[in-house]
Amino acid sequence: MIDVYAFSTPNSVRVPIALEELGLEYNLKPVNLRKGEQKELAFRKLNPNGKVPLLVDPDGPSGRQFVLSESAAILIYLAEKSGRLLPYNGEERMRVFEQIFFHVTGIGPAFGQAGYFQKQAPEQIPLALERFKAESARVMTVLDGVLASRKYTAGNEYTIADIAHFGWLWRREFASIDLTNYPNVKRWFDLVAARPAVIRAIERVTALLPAPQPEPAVQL
Ligand SMILES: N[C@@H](CCC(=O)N[C@@H](CS)C(=O)NCC(=O)O)C(=O)O
Repeated sequence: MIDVYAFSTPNSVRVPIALEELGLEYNLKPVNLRKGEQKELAFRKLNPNGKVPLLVDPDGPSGRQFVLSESAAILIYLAEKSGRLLPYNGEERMRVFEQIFFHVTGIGPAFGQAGYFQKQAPEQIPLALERFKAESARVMTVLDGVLASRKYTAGNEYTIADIAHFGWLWRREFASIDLTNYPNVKRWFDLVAARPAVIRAIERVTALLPAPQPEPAVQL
């Protein structure tokens, strides 16, 4: 069975969504980023980049185990393995790649940096904060324009481009993005979020978060 090393993160959730959509069984293997498990030697032997998600397919293209990192590469791999969620050729196929590359070079980095400088940086750096907030707003305006004339991000069909975009849109609060400013993205997001496969995948990755510790009992 396919193993997916993941945590409850924007890049991780894409892989379970694709597997749920394709009806492929998988083990979800937690890598607790809060404890730094992604940097442990055992994990870095599988992914020297020390990041999730990571997919281990016992039945890879050469008939032996295949280990693959990079969530966008994993989406393309799964789509090609199953022959679904990615048009076989022509303009529609290129539109899917256009949207995936737009996400991984534009939206993902902008959201990640905007969130970091707002919520995690040890000091406030106004120039960095303004730059990445403005870039996040700009790429969202571009995506909203794309979705003004398309049902899904790459055309009329649901594809891996939608799954690629969905992860960070699901975790958009990190970058303080409010969808009321982007009505076409909101319409698309609600459509994708209602898919049973997406709901199942979110339930499974959210369950990877450690349960909150109970309050210590008060001794009277
Ligand atoms: N380009 C990579 C990015 C992976 C990535 O940044 N993963 C984050 C979680 S969403 C991570 O593992 N962060 C922990 C770290 O950087 O140490 C992908 O799309 O798979």
